[in-house]
Formats: sequence, structure tokens, C-alpha cells
Amino acid sequence: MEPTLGRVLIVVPTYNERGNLPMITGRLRAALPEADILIADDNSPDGTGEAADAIAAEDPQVHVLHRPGKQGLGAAYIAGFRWGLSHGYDVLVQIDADGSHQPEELPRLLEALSQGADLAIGSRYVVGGEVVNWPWSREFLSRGGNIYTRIMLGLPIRDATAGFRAYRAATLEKIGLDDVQSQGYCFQVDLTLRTIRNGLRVREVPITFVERTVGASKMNRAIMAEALWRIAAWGVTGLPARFRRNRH
Ligand SMILES: Nc1nc2c(ncn2[C@@H]2O[C@H](COP(=O)(O)OP(=O)(O)O)[C@@H](O)[C@H]2O)c(=O)[nH]1
Ligand SMILES: [Mg+2]
Repeated sequence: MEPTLGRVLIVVPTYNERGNLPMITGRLRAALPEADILIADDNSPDGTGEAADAIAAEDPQVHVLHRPGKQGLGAAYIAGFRWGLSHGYDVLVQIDADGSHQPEELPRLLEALSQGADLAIGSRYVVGGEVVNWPWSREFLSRGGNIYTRIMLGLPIRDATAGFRAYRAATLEKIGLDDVQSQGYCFQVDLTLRTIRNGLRVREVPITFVERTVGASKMNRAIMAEALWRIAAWGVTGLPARFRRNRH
């Protein structure tokens, strides 16, 4: 671990991920032995929360945040980030519990931070990045979502919906979490946009995204609809700034 980065907390949001939990915590602990882990569970009916407690009881570097019920990915991350900031961590990492984001690639994201980035995004859609085992329909949705996002928001980011990230604590403090309303996956776009609108540096690091083999995706129409309308609304509120930029 880069000594300059300080203490790292990896936040893992879970909803019905009991079958993946030992795999993800084991791989994370092996890949980054000095980092701590916070499992943010939304009272999963399959007992993920109890399984997380059992892992935490054996390992002082694993912590569990029990949330009352399913409130969405964005809300789980905000709660996890708040916990990390209040416990003095210097870097906050986001990673899915299902193995799609490979813990072994996390050191490269942290390296981007130590080279000066304020946010490092594990990106599927830059040169060297790839997606393994997604049906064409899902990849089409994801790529389409990113093109929509780029057009609406004018962001210079290829994978703004990516959920494998490392933030400096100072980045989260600067962009502010109090008024984040995104509940679902558009949370990723929301924080990317805030980071860029605050003039901070974002680096995309190529990763290989591997579709889960255990458990089921939580993606649904409501999550997609929320992303579509929120991104359109952010695009409209950001328009005056874009026109100002273009005039110079
Ligand atoms: N705590 C919490 N975690 C969630 C929620 N929705 C999804 N997740 C977690 O977010 C990660 C990504 O979700 P997943 O269903 O794999 O999304 P996909 O990869 O886009 O199909 C996984 O670790 C899920 O368990 C939620 O409402 N609450
Ligand atoms: Mg997944």
C-alpha cells in the first residue's frame, strides 16, 4: 500500500449476497491486507447480515453496518461513507459483493489516487477495459446508458456508471453527501458529476468486469427509470455552465 494514501476502507453493499460474502471478503483481505472492510447490508432476507457478523467476529478488520431494509445502493453507500469519514479513513473504496469487480485490480485504482487523482474509476470502456460474460442485452444497456450520460452531461468519462471506485476522503467532503438523493445505480453518475463540477481530478483505470456466477442481479426497471430522469434533470441544470464554457 502507498504510505501516502493513509487508511483505506472498502465499503461493500449487500442485498442477498450470502453466497458471495466469504469469496469477496477473502479476496479483499488477501489483495489488500492493510485495508478495512465495511459490509453495508440492507437487512437481506437470505441472512447476509448474520453471515457478515460471523466474519466480523473472526476478523477485527471487517465491520458490518446493519440497515433496516432495502433502501437502494446509493443510500447504502452514503451510510457507509459517513461511517468511514467519521472513523477517520483517508480513502473510501466502492466494490460490488458479487465478484464482478476483482479485488486483485484494486491496487491499480489506489495507485491512480497516489499519482494525484481525487477519484479513480475502474472502467470497462477505456482501452484495456472489458466485460466478461454479460449477455449482449445487458452490455447494450450499460454502453447505451453511458452514451446517454455523456450526451446529457457532457462528462469526459467513458464509464460514469461504474461501481468500482476509490475516493479520497477529501473528495467526498468537498462534494458533500448531505443532499445526494440518488437511490439506485445513478448514484455513481451523481458522484462523478459532483466530483467534476467541483474541479477535482478523475482518472479511469481499465478493469475487467466479470458477471456474477452466484446470486441474482438487483437491477430493475425502477432503477433504470430513476437514472434516466435524474440524469436528464442534471443535464438541464448544468446547461448554463456548458454554454458559458463553449462561448470561450
Ligand atoms: N445494501 C444494498 N446493496 C445493494 C442494493 N442493491 C444492490 N446492492 C448491492 O450492490 C452490488 C451491485 O448489485 P448487482 O445486483 O450485482 O448489480 P449489477 O451488477 O448491476 O447487476 C451488489 O453487491 C448488491 O448486493 C440495495 O438496495 N442495498
Ligand atoms: Mg453485479
